[in-house]
Amino acid sequence: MMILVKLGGSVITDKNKQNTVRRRVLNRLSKEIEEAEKRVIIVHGAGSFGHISAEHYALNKGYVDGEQKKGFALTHQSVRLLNNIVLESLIKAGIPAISLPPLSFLRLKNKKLSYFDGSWFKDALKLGLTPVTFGDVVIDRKMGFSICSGDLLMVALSAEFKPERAVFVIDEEGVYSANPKLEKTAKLLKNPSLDELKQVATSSNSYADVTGGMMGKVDSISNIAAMGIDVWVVNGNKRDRTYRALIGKKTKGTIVKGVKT
Ligand code: IP8
Repeated sequence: MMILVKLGGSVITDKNKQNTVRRRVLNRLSKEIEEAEKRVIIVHGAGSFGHISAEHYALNKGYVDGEQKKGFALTHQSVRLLNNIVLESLIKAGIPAISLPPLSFLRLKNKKLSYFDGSWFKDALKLGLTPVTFGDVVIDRKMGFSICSGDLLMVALSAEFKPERAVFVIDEEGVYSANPKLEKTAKLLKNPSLDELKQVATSSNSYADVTGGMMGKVDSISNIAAMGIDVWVVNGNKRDRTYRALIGKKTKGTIVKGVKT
């Protein structure tokens, strides 16, 4: 069995400063993953590598004009730059990490998954290597290209590999009833049911405003839990929570029990 872990872009990078890594946090998380001694597939977000140029060139609209070709290439280069730094940190911590860029193994159609080849992940895991993939720009069969988020990768990998657990490492204490940065009454949801999660995704408009797209994340978490897989959401800025989530020991955060629907 294997555990899927997503390192959020706002944890490992400074979202406000282009191409800035939060190295201390990243290196600590790499060590926590190594110390857990679990078989893992690692996904990471793009943070300030990628999001800024993807927005600048409106890549989410798909191919509309030639200028975007430069934006596509630049964004891909930028997320690979971050990916290389993540690999370096993981390898230093003792994890045999290898890169699998989504641009080379999946396609979307109107932003939805249309082709996914998990065989590279399977082969790498068999060899005892640790696959690392990331939010990327990809080919879209309808739109020319579009953006594949790390959260979408978590759903695709969950469906393919049925991991023991999916762990989302974010920059908040867990999933809240509303955006805690904007609403004082927001409550941390410790053990929400799928129905409660759905309410968060549909009722709380303020959550949609934050860059980082908590709404999309809640949607991905619900999809994974609906496959019967437990999902843990923990704060990566707090020491040991990622380690504890990986080994399945109680820690502060949100735990969504997987339910077969
Ligand atoms: O940070 C976005 O991935 P995310 C990828 O996981 C790009 O949402 C290219 C902006």
